[in-house]
Amino acid sequence: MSSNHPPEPSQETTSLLHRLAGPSTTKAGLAKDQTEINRIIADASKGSKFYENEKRKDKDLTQRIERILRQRDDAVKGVDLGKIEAKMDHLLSELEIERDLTQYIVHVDMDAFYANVELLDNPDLAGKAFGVGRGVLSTASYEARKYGVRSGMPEYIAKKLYPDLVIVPIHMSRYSELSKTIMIIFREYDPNMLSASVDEAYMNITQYCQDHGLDPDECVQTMRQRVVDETKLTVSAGLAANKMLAKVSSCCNKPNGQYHLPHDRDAIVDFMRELSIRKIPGVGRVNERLLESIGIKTCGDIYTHRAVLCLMDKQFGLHFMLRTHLGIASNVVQPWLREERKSIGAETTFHAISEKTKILEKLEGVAEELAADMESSGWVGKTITLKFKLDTYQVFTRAKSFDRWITTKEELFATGKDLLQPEWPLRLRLIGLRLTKLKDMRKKDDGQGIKRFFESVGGSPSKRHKKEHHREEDADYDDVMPGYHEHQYDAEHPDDEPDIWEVDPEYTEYVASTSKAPLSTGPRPSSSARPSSSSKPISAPARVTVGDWQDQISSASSRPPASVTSSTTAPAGFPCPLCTRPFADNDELNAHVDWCLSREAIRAAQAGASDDTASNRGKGKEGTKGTPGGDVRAKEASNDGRKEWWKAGGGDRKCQEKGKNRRKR
Ligand code: TTP
Ligand code: MG
Repeated sequence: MSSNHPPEPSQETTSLLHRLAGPSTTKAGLAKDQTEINRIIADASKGSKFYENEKRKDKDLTQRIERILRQRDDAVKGVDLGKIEAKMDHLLSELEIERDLTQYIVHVDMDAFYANVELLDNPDLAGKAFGVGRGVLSTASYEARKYGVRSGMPEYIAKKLYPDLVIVPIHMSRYSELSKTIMIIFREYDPNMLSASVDEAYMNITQYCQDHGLDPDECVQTMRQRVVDETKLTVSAGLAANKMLAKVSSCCNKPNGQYHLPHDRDAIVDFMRELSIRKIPGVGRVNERLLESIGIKTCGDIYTHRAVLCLMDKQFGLHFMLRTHLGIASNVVQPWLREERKSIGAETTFHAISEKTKILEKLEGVAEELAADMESSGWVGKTITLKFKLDTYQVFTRAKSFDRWITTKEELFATGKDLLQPEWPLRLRLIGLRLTKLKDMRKKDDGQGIKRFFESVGGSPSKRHKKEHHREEDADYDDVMPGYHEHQYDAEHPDDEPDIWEVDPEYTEYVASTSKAPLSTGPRPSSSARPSSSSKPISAPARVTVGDWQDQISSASSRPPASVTSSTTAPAGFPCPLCTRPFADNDELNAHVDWCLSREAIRAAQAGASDDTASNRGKGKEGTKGTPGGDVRAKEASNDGRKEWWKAGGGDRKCQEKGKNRRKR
């Protein structure tokens, strides 16, 4: 795309094709030239509501790009760009101070994970092009990828690409079992290992190498071999100075390979120069297009356009971009922390309905599910957001903030109903509720945590929640996100949806009516992207989801729908790291893990509450660490570790503080 002119209509078509190609276009093993594949995909989706919605979003994005280019043209008018470039050069040299080349960070990612597990259990699949899933593919063998078949792709499109494609059903318990095995291996190399998804993890192996007198490359080699020995599955790895580089590197020699990006400043900058911006965790289809519009296709281009980025910091996030150009990011590997949670929600997907009573029934179910989860996991909040998706795939949100803590199903339902009131008539295929401005009721150190709560109540928590919560003061909930990453819901930019590949509704209806089993849903949120929401099997019960819906929401009004996004389709096969129960997707897993965790916390709290001295309280807290619940933080990370870790290179001071003792400058 030209950096100087608004996009032409023909480019709009190209961008639509690109958009329709789905989120997994950067997967390893795909053919280099995707043009023909994209054409087949577009033809196959044509005429569906999904296609129309993608077309509309593409058009919206094109208009947004036009606005951005106008802003850029205004911003550069009469400005001495050379001066700004010099300022940027100075800033870049300052950022260099952040570069830490002392740590050896590894990102490991199993090769075609579900597919290779299937192959293990059915050797007849060897050498065949096959996909795993039902309705939507969870993944595809490398043989199938050559034809463009990949994760998140509806089966009917995959078959258009390769009619002889073999489709294998998913076996989640097997993936869970093997995921557990590999994570145990990885944890040996770094007890603080960050399990980023069912098949990938980050480790800092610096200490391990020192303790065992190992060269890092050798260490990674041995680790990968151990995975093969214990599971007969292969894993690829990236070894680099920080998490972003390690993640990018792990794809370099996929499958069954490893790549060490040298711990050398010049080598890193050279590597980044040619690297497509799309490879950067957090840059999906939307950001890719936005960046391309100002001439940034590679990380090297960031330097060329540094002056424009400076002038358009708000739109593009200058520091993030400059760090990316330099290959600087966080090297802190640690499990996800509970306090990082921003929201808790529930939503349900169903065949499109328009009867008000039926829609309200769905809403009530969602409110019930969410309230139950809030109680079991110990969260209350002050802002309720209603989300609904029309049968045209457009998604809207409406929100209302309160000056009290929301705790009950009744409050959730009533607010949802109020927010829906001005919107009738509606024909919906999804409804959801989300609570933000959270307060962690399990936080023990402020005297208001769940333990204290139980102590003071001594009875059923549900009866007293509201009263307790009302005593709380406002906390500081500043959001440190750069406001740039498209996985984060952004009401101002409705098309910045997480990368997803929605299924043609006609197709989902077909599958639902011909199959008893739930649809295998689509793309797993990438390890780098925080999962937001997740579509569920048709008519599935509401599920509690955890994500990062935008907090900055005011009460519902008659203003036109501002917030349009799409729901993600969900993967299959995420094991609970506590009880190993498999879940169909991350959101379900998140909800369950919380429940699992809170079981422990509640047990501990109740046990502690029966002891009446302050010292006993202290003991209880310590004791929790040793219990299964005590290991909870590390375990909890296994599903939420995919939080926006890359931002730690910039704004996540908390993480950096915590990791400081591991760095040797
Ligand atoms: P990935 O690691 O992204 O993919 P992969 O392991 O199949 O292939 P490779 O890493 O070699 O490129 O995802 C791990 C598993 O997660 C995958 O096997 C199936 C599941 N998954 C989904 O269910 N939906 C998705 O959209 C993606 C990307 C993965
Ligand atoms: Mg993988």
